[in-house]
Amino acid sequence: SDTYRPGEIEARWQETWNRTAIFRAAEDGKKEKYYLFEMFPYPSGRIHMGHVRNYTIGDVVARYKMMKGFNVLHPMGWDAFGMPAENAAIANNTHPARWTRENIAYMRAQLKRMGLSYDWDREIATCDPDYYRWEQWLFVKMYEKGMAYRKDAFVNWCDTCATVLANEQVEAGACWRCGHAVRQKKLAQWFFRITDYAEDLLVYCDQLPGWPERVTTMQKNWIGKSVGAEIRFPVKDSDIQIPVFTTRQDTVFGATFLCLAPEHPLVTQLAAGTQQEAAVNAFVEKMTLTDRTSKAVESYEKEGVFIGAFCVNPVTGRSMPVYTANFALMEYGTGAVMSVPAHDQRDFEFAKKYDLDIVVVVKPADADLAAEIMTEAFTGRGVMINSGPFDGIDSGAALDAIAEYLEEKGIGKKTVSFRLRDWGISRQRYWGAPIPMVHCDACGIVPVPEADLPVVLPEDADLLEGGRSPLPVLESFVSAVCPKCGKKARRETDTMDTFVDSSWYYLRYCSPECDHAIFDPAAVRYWMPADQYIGGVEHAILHLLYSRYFTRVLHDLDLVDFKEPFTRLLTQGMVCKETYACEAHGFLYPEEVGKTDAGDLVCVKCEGPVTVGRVEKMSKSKKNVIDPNFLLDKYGADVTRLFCLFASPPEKGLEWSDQGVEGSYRFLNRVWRFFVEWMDAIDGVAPYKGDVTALPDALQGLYRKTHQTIGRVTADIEERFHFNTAISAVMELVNEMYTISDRQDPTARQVMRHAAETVILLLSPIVPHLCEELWAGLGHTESILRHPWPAFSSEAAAEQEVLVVVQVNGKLRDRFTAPADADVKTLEAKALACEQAQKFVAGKPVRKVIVVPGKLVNIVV
Ligand code: ANZ
Ligand code: ZN
Repeated sequence: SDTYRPGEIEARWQETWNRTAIFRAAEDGKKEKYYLFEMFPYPSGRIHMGHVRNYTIGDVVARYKMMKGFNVLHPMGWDAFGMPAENAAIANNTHPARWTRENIAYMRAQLKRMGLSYDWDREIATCDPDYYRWEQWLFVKMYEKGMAYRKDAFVNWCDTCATVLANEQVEAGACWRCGHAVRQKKLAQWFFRITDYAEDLLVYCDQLPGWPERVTTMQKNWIGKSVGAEIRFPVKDSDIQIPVFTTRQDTVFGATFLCLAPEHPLVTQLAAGTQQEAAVNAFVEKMTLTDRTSKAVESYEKEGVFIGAFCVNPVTGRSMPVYTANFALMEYGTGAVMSVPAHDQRDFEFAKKYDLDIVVVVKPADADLAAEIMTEAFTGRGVMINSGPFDGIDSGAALDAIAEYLEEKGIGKKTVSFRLRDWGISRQRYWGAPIPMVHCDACGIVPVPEADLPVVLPEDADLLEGGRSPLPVLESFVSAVCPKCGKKARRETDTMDTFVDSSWYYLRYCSPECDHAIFDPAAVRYWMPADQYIGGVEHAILHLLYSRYFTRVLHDLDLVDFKEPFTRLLTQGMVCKETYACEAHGFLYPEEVGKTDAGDLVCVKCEGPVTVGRVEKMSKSKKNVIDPNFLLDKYGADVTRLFCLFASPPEKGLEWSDQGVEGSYRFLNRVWRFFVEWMDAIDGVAPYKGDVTALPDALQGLYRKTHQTIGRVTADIEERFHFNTAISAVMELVNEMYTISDRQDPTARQVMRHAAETVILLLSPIVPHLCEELWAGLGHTESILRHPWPAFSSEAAAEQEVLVVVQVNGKLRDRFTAPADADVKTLEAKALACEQAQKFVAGKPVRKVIVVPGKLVNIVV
């Protein structure tokens, strides 16, 4: 038709792709594979602009690789377990399972409307028993190898959500989901021994060249390796020794007191029966109500209580009071700190507050330092003092020397400490994968045998008051038979953290139907490691670290032969928009903002003036959201996709703009109109293939530009995924095409056919529906995806060369060739460098250089 009608075109092509199963992937040893996928969504209800952007980026790469001849695997699934389903179930009086499945159906339809190139036959949802069955199977394998274990642990507990939270789920002392303050509670919990892999996960951070450095740096910091020493401090009048971890063993001669974490078992043990007992117990109790994550702890005012016991500094013999202090973390090192107030700021503040001794053991090289006049700790490097045999040496050198001294004396040893903790995966929630264990009075903990998997989550149960899990009171679920002794036993009622579900889904995509194993090894060998993973930077630490960990577990279980799951990672930026607000209503949705005749923004509800706020990440709370449905309804998928890609490079933020969307729409119309005008003239014409110099001037320019565009677009996509500059290049080409008006000339038709085909081939990964339609319009019977990516010719792309003459004082002396569009500066430099010109200038000062671009340079001396 004469007008571009995305609604009609898009539905038709989606139907065709579906019917011809063009995105179905199969292993094919003869073809090079390319596996890319995007972070699968949580089925929250409907897709948002962040999804649209993420999946569009992935789709362009997938389609590009298909045209480049790769065997592409591009799957999609659902991160379907988790708390929001429970909250929604309570709020809307529905069931988490129903809510989740309805959302999946709705969101799947939305994704299909975007024309994404997924192999939907491989779709997985983590709440399907066929999926979590293998997660349970893996859990049992890990249990058997000691990689999964149960222990009593202090856990972050949210009263509102009635569940344990991982450290990562605690934000500024509050639950990441509901914002309620988190407290400490002791519970038997399941853990994965991720700390066994701390070193390996760290080392490989430097062997991921395809990952953004920002992400590997965050992972390294999260793993947090510290090199230091463990030193043992004997408790006075007892056999007990307290080991501490320090990175500053050079300061051991200055340790004047010791601090234990409030959760340290020795705290109540040593305080028992002393005068301090009551005060200690009160302090410990108080600490259970505060956020004990390291981030929160740093911000507290330092405080603590003397526990009524002393220990001995093993190198000085000094008697040191033992405290319990809020800044000491049970989860780090040994849970005990040797305090050196002269050289550690926390210890300094603590010593000042409780009037404890300060002994300087390192002084600046060029000055003296006395404890009495210090106003803060001296944390720098310097010269050792008050340190017996080490006096006078450099404190940096003393690190090693003292470590060896401690080892010789049998007081301590060199060691490393990691910030990374074992991964607590127990959740006292209903909507998650059941942990496949049975508790038997006689046999203890017994894994569910493989033949009895999956342990199906009963979907006919309802949540209890406050969203508590019904599993512990659901007799039909809890009652089990011990697999070992056959007596009555109880089933484990904790479910797994949803981060477990997302740690291995990319492996399941390789053979989603496999019903006899976690995956088909041949399929995984073919597809994995994934070539490209794309997702939000908010998952830079946890999800990606857990996935790397799981891959190592599978590696050590001999199930895969690689350790890193994702060769390349792209973290896309956020989708942002300015906020609107009015005085009466606070934040306003875009559709609640109108315009007066004078052009001022007003609230449509109260007609009050609207203030425009900062550009921020789109979020419901700020109401600065655009519903993708609005875009899809009004403009269609291609415009939506084009806008997302054109506005900025993927790793940067994408700022919403109405004009940007309009501009994208106008450009596609312009492309469409071009074909309407030229279709008859280029119908049935073969694209030009000959020598560029054989063409007349105007056509030479277009042919050259076409090849230059191929070169630019290919490099932009291949090397750095900069679709925005790729799109601009095509826009320029289209502009140039509009300058040719002779539709009768047979050569013009050939060159134009080539340009026209190139435009739609280059645009097809970005706006696939439009391009399929135009491609078919040109008489092609196969999908454009089956056509190879346009061939680039560097000869055809090279700028035309012209002959430039060089004069000295108006007399012809030399000549050289240069690109036709070379600028004045380049020509001037080239002319001055000519041998003949130099000879006639003969060292005289140059007074003036006159340049006629493309023709002549005159040097006046
Ligand atoms: C004595 C000392 C003297 C320390 C000094 C520092 C400076 P990073 O680098 O982060 O690994 N520490 C050890 N275990 C702790 C725990 N469980 N809770 C709180 N703090 C703990 O930090 C290592 C330092 O943190 C250790 O070195 C220890 O204090 C403290 F001038 O030991 B240091
Ligand atoms: Zn038993």
